[in-house]
Amino acid sequence: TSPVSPPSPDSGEVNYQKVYNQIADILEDNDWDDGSWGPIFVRLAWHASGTYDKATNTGGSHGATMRFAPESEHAANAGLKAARNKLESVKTANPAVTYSDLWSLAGVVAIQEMGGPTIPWIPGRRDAEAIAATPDGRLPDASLGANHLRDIFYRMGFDDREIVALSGAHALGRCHPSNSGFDGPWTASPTIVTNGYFKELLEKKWVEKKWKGPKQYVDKETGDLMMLPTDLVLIQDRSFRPWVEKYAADEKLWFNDFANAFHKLQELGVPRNGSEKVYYFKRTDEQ
Ligand code: CCH
Repeated sequence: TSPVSPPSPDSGEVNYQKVYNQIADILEDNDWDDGSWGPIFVRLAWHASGTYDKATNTGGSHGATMRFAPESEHAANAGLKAARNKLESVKTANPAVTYSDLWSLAGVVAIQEMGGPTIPWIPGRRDAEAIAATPDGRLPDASLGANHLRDIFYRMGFDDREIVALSGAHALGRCHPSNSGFDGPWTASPTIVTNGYFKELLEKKWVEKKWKGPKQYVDKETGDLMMLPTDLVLIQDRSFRPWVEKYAADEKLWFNDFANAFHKLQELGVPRNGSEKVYYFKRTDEQ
């Protein structure tokens, strides 16, 4: 039997727009990175769900097993404890909301509040015990190539177009030497959701950074922006590159594809019967 229990029915007792607003309230923070917890909340939601394996139907956003070692200690998850701790106040205010729903919702809130598209969202994830955690190595390794990216994302059930669409999240946030060993932001506006990642990939000249750290790239002109080896793969690979070009030219197309792919990512591994209510949250500046 599965160590993960079936989803809790959406009893309608939780006002998720209210929980959305509570998360939106804690995003801004001048003492954190570029002034927002948004990027790391997106990374938390992605790492909680990106462990999914279609073949065995294991992993995924159902479970929130990153609360426990060894998953909390997996190298890919370095630094995410801060995001989990930051969300504790919202969990305390809403004990009926599971950690797995809370982390997933936090990713959606972050994307929408930072100016991104509306992401359809469905509650009902149940938290699981540590035993349900998947083995290390299910999340991508930034130092590898196109084959690795395909191995990882095809395993979850994504195609090349969706891989490129999801990667556009790197418009947000930055790499921290203390977490991943890599250093720097991908774009000059790391707290705003734009198609800037795709534009930077195509428009800048990317050169290997000269340093003792892991192999990464910096823009030749200023050295202020960065790309991981897996980022550059998207303009080197014949099947990925056309999508980078399309998304760089058409932000609306990317918003649409990104919203669909991020929703799909958040649904991985969550048992559904098709009758669940889908939520479309209002951004706080629209309320
Ligand atoms: Fe990512 N990402 N990511 N990433 N990521 C990192 C940071 C962020 C890879 C590696 C890294 C996605 C895909 C990939 C975000 C969202 C997504 C870091 C730096 C590495 C390394 C971590 C640090 O040092 O703090 C690799 C490899 C892949 C391969 O595809 C996808 C997909 C998403 C979301 C949809 C976000 C956001 C960040 C910034 C976090 C922050 O704290 O600023």
